[in-house]
Amino acid sequence: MNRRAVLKFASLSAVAAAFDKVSEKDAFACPSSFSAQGGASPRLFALNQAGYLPGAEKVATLPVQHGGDSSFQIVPENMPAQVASPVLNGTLSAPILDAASSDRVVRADFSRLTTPGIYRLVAQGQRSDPFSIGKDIYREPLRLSMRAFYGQRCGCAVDLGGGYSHPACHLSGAYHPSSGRKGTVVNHGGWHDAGDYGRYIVNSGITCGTLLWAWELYPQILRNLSLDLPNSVKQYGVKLPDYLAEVRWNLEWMLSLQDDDGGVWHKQTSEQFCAFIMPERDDLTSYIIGTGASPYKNTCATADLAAVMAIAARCYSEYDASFSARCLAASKRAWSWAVANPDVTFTNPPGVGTGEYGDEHCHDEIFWASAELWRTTGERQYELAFLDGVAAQAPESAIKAPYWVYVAPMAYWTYALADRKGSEPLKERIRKQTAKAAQELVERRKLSGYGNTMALTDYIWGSNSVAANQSLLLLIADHFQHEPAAVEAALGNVHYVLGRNCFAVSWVTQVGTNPFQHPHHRPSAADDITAPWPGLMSGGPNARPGDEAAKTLPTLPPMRMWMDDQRAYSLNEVAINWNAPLVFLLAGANAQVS
Ligand code: G3I
Ligand code: 9MR
Ligand code: ZN
Repeated sequence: MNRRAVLKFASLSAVAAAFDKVSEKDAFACPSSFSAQGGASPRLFALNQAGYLPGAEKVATLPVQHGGDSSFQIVPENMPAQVASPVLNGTLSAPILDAASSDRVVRADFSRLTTPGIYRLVAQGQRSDPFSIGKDIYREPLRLSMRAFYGQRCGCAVDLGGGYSHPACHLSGAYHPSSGRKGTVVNHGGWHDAGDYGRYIVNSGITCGTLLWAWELYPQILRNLSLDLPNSVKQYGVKLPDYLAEVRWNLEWMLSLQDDDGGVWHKQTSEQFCAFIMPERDDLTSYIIGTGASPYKNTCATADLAAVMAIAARCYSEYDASFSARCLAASKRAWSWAVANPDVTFTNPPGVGTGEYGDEHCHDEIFWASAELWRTTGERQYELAFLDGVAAQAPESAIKAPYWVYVAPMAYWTYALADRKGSEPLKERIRKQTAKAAQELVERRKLSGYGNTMALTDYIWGSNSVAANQSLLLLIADHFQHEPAAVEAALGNVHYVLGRNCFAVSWVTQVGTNPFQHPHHRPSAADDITAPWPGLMSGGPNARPGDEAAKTLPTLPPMRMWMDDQRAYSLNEVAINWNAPLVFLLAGANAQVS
């Protein structure tokens, strides 16, 4: 059966199967479940390897076993296997077909176990790896995934401990001819974007916006998050909470890409990607790169900076009034440039082959900036601009999971979240549409054998961030109107990323009992430590991979289109805009029990 037929059959039978039992004869013969690519040992149980909050849903996914025993037990880890008496006895669900992986699976639901401890799942003659139940199980994943940004720092020495370190890198730069300027540049800082050492304004926009939103929504979790960073008084002249100190490292670099006229250049990278070397050994010139023609800056980058700096002005005002004012001034200058130059798009100029982050439409970035500036300043001009944007694209068609190309949802949500008197009917429309979009994800999740909220078409480049951004939507919906099913669905994507998937792999480095090992990440490959740098989330399965390594995969169902191979940048890279919604989601997960 060819792939298209597999997917069609799978999706049809998944709908049928999800609602009622798949009888053996109807069941679709599918590849062996849980056979991991890339050398990970085949694992039987797909469950959240970091564990579960005491009061949350707890469901593991197992392969169907012909004629197998349908019972399962949960046994405590602190007792020898031969005497461990189960703390819970359960029955595996009827088989269902998971459309995204074509796996026929059963579920072991042990949600009623709420006692903190360390346990194993026993079923089908096998035992799972140990997992925890407890209030603090997401604290270390949150710390590692946020501290990963410190590991991505450019322009300073980095030392995560454990040998994960490098001397300062990319300390000088130059204007590329495409920038419309000449000469050297004295700027440094920012985060390496991903597995490469490029720095990109557009990707910094959604990344910093998401991280600062997490700060605004979950202060009780993030204000005291300790990241063991260099002293912020020395770095910035003021004492900042670690979380804000880390984000400021990238904000400061973003500000250095703003021209005197308020416009913002697109990126700072070498002309081509460097080899797989440590960053301090990359001696390719780090160029500030523009469009190659007047006005050389572009609308999306400029509007993204306007939005982010308006948020930053809010977040830092309590700690550093002058930086907050600097951010607001930069935001307003960028806004003015963007509305005066609304259609300047970016594509790589000749001779430049690094990441493009090209986007043909910048109206959503301008829309986002208008809303953030209104939320920060209350000035009517920005609200009028926002309302113009609403007229162009109503919330009913715009509200879905955001990502670097599509930020309109951020505009709507910030307008509704603003502690300002705006249009109450519009705010209500936004809340209602968000609740509707959340409910669609909750319903879709019921069809997933692995409990994620993704559609078959969501398995794209960076698909794990699609799951994380769908969870961001679900948590925003819950913030508007508490909805336990939305929270469970949001956490369901954590379970998926941290082990409840067809590979039974944790897609965050050094988190879980079976974390992936070979990210497309230059420091992880080039250093002399086997284990990859910690806290980084893999882009995850990609139904249409774009690199030579991934193209060696046979055509498989979308969730199966992944391999733990450092060459496979279209499905196993790591990126700051993928870690950001993960941090948001883990902050939200910790907030459930704070
Ligand atoms: O949105 C469409 C979807 O509608 C369509 O069904 C699907 C079909 O595959 O494609 C989707 O667009 C994809 C887009 O990612 C989705 O985010 C494009 O095909 C795909 O080419 C695009 O890939 C981008 C990739 O660069 C190549 O340009 C990734 O988003 C982006 O995260 C990635 O970013 C790179 C930087 O350029 C360099 N640094 C590393 C970073 C991560 O790999
Ligand atoms: O390492 C690069 C990664 O960050 C990008 O996402 C990817 C797509 O733009 O390109 C990677 O660089 C590869 C280049 O595209 C082709 N030659 C091999 C490079 C390293 O894998
Ligand atoms: Zn660097």
